[in-house]
Amino acid sequence: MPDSLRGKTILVMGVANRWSLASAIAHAAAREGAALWLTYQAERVQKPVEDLARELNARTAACDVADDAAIAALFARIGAEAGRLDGLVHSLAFAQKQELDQPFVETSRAGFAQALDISAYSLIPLARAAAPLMTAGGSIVTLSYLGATRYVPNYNVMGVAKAALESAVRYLAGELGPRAIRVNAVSAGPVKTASARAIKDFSSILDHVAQRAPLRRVPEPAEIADLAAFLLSDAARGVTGDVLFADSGYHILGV
Ligand code: IMJ
Repeated sequence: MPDSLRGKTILVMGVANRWSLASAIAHAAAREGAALWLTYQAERVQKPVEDLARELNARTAACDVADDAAIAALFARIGAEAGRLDGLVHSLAFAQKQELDQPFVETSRAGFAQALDISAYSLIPLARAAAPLMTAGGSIVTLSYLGATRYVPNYNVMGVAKAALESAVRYLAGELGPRAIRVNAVSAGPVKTASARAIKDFSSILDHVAQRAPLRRVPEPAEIADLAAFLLSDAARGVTGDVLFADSGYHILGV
């Protein structure tokens, strides 16, 4: 599907480094002809984002999604400079390391609030701010994980956050559908990103999935990115409110 995003302006949020799924999605979107905006959360990750932006001829902006004023400033700038938006990729999550290391039953009130705020709530104000710029309709894509609906050891509060995120996808799809704005999630299988490297025994999770998934391998970032690019494109014009898996088929297994 060459040029499937030609003429579209797409905002990708959540590039932290070259291994980020957001980075793979930005590459796929650029290959398909999109004009890109990339955001970074903080100066700590500005350099890798600027490097990627140079490579993909993308614009960059800072945006900490915990800050309502930063979200408003981002969309004001995109409105002023691009005039419109066709796609938004939300590839953001955060929980305190402690909440992923200790038993789930020990989850703190503050840790729960922060994980849900950054990983799930943020989709709502971003969709609210993006929608007025999506004058020709649009596509919003977020990233989820199987731990939203199944017990995955150590995923803990992130599982609860992804469950909230997947539900928010359905509510946003219901409300924004009449404005031709679609909202979907890509549920990615385990990939060695910065978000996963920090997890204990991650290699054994990768081995387990590679041995049992129907495709007998872990997904590649490019496969997850191609599914996101499909959802951003008009080829997916009939798809909204859904969670699509790019996980080598792992989620179909009963045993
Ligand atoms: C994360 C924890 C436990 C098991 C996990 C993961 N598995 C996978 C992940 C099996 C695939 C990665 N994932 C899907 C995530 O959503 C990760 C989110 C995350 C990771 C960190 C690590 C560093 C940190 N905070 C984090 N917040 C969210 O400090």
